[in-house]
Amino acid sequence: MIPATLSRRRFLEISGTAGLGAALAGTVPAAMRARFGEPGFDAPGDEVVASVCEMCFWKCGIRVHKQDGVATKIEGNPAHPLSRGRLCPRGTGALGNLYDPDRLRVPLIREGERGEDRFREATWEEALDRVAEGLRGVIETHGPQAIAMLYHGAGGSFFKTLVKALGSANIAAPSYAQCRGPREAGFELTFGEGLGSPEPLDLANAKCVALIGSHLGENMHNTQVQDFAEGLSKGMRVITVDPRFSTAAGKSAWWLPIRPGTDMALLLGWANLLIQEGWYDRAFVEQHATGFDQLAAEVARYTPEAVFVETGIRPDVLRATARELAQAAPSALVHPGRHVTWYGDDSQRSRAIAIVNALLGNWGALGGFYLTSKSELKGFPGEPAAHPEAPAADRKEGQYVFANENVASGLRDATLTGEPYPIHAWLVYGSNLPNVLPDARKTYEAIQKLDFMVAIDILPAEICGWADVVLPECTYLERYDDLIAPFHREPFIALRQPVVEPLGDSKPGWWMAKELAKRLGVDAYFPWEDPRELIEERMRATGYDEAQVATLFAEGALRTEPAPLYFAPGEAYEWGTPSGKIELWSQQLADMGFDPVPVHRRPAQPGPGEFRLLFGRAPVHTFGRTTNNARLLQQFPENELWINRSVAQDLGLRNGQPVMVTNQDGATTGPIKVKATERIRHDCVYMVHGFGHTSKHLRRAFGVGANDAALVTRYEVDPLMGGTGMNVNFVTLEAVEG
Ligand SMILES: Nc1nc2c(c(=O)[nH]1)N[C@H]1C(S)=C(S)[C@@H](COP(=O)(O)OP(=O)(O)OC[C@H]3O[C@@H](n4cnc5c(=O)[nH]c(N)nc54)[C@H](O)[C@@H]3O)O[C@H]1N2
Ligand SMILES: Nc1nc2c(c(=O)[nH]1)N[C@H]1C(S)=C(S)[C@@H](COP(=O)(O)OP(=O)(O)OC[C@H]3O[C@@H](n4cnc5c(=O)[nH]c(N)nc54)[C@H](O)[C@@H]3O)O[C@H]1N2
Ligand code: SF4
Ligand SMILES: [Mo]
Repeated sequence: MIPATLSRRRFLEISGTAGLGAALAGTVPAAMRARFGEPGFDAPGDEVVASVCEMCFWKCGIRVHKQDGVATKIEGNPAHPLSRGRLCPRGTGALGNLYDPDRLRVPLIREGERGEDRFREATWEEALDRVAEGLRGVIETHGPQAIAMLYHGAGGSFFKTLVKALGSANIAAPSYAQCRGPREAGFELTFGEGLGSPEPLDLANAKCVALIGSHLGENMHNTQVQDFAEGLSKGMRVITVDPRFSTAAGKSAWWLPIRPGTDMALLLGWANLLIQEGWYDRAFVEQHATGFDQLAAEVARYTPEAVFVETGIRPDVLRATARELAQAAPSALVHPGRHVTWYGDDSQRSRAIAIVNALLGNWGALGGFYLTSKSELKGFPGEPAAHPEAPAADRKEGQYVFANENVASGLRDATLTGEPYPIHAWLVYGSNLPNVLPDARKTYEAIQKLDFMVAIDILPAEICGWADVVLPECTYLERYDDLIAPFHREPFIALRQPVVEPLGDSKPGWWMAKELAKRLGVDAYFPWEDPRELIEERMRATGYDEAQVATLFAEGALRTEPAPLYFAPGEAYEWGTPSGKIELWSQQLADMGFDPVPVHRRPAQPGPGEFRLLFGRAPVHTFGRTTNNARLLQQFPENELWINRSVAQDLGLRNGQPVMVTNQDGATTGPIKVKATERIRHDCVYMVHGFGHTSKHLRRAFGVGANDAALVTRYEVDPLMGGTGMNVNFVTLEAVEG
């Protein structure tokens, strides 16, 4: 393995260009396919290409082995700070996506009615002309702001340039309002900065961590799970707050099976105890925070007894866990979570998390939130600004004032209602919207109103069936994307580069965006022939020399000097809030008529015979994008419905019994097999997201398990930033024949 790596590196340094191996002409030889099954296979003469994983959005560094132009194995890149030589199962199992026989291979043009899923194959020339014509038509009739781009993933960057160049600011990813947006808002309001991705959590050095949901170990963000494991190996105490006994709960000192939707009461109860008992970090709070007295007064009513009534967590447990956090502080963390769009008061719950962390004095502390830095990187040449005259249509005036990214569900709603102004075309890149945005009925209705829709995907996902034109992208293992340089503890620049030739007639996104730009007269924004040229240009413009550029291409990542991770004792800090302090009480919120200190309001509870629907992740799958991957399906073939064992008994449901799941609005999914277990409360059920596909073109995934998204017809919108709380649906179960 090592000699092959060295020879590959040497080859790259000498030639300066990446030889990409023989073209893969559409299919994979059967002998090769058999070999993929063998883990640990390590052939002499392997060629190895360093790149970046995109099986999820963590973007670990990878080293991909190949032989005769066929990728044979993926492993973690030791030179990359996010993988440190290791990957999660999805990263290693990505060959199942690369060589998925169901992949889109040719452009498709709609033949039947929209949504009927009848298409004919087309040439790229015809398909791209068609897309350009569709977009041009909308621009001419309604103006460029009538185009919206909904996307997820690094590959969207070239299309963002295109859409901005056309003159639309309507670009949104569901990873904001359907995921981490409320957390960003809650932390910005409190600390004056959001957390971003990867989150700056010093889990490896923490002595005590509280997980509010955050099901680490099922949620497999690689570096974070590695850090969590390291912390555990050093004796870190974990307090898992989850209605379900998660994988993380199994590693914990405490499992607090909280009544769903009442975490706010628990957090404010902890804040109250920290203050009342004098357990908070007085020096830190005095130096850095404002509003302490108002906070103390507001949370005084969250006594352990009052919190018990809301959460079901016993007063002595609340006290003991607050004490554990305080004793470990500042090397103690309340994990901020990531997928926090639960109940609609999520920014305020995230603010409560931020406040407890502030009381623990853990910002800039070992085992708390470390301070990040970022490698400098000069931008795209001539990157267009978002159109100043036409603000995004994702909200009406005065709505979601604390959102600092666009709200994807808001763009859908604008399409549906024409307010604040109408949207007439969608460019959907890498986002299977019916299973991503809450209330798919609205998504379908919005699509039916469009003049034009194009979907760019690697798989025939449900969203493709609704498009006018489907453009088949090649996977991240077959293309360049833009450079990656996030804020992190070790700043770095990472490179995604192609490992093998695109399968079939699939093409990289950058090429599509550039071709469309030519057709739409904005190719001045793409002043480069291929992305390699762009990448080299950006590196040189930033000040890197040829040797460093060569290292980036050979090793996949280039580290730069980190800034200090922790505050020096008593170090002064200018927080990014209006007051320049950590805001325990928020004037901004008070001015807008919101609670300046978070307040717990109990969410509606399920009625008799009903269960709250909860959902989450499986370690080997990413949403619905891996549930057609043969390798990963082997490890986790279908989702199950977790239900409390004694409740199942009362309902006469046995383990493995298939059931249909129906929600309060009559939406149904299934059949899904019952997993009767003590490891979940009696008032909720749980399933892994990403199953129950309805696209018949996904031949392995079609009809397997149940689809949580089908049951999310109700949602609560966060008034601060437009996030869509989705844990508010109640379901009933009906046994069906096995
Ligand atoms: N393997 C894998 N890893 C992933 C992903 C993936 O698809 N696959 N996706 C990535 C992405 S984009 C994200 S955002 C993250 C999401 O991962 P997290 O941020 O960890 O998501 P959560 O929604 O917090 O996790 C769901 C857990 O919350 C619990 N829960 C539900 N309701 C409540 C409640 O009211 N109170 C409390 N205390 N707990 C509750 C559920 O029982 C479940 O255990 O995972 C990332 N990691
Ligand atoms: N009901 C419900 N809704 C949710 C969630 C949930 O757990 N339950 N989770 C929420 C969260 S945390 C998030 S972050 C979002 C995630 O939302 P998304 O990331 O948009 O979700 P996916 O369903 O994975 O859709 C991804 C689509 O991109 C395609 N794709 C994969 N790779 C590529 C590529 O390289 N290029 C292109 N062009 N396409 C590609 C896949 O085939 C798939 O169709 O969903 C949110 N919505
Ligand atoms: S966490 Fe796993 S799937 Fe996500 S980028 Fe890293 S290796 Fe890939
Ligand atoms: Mo997410």
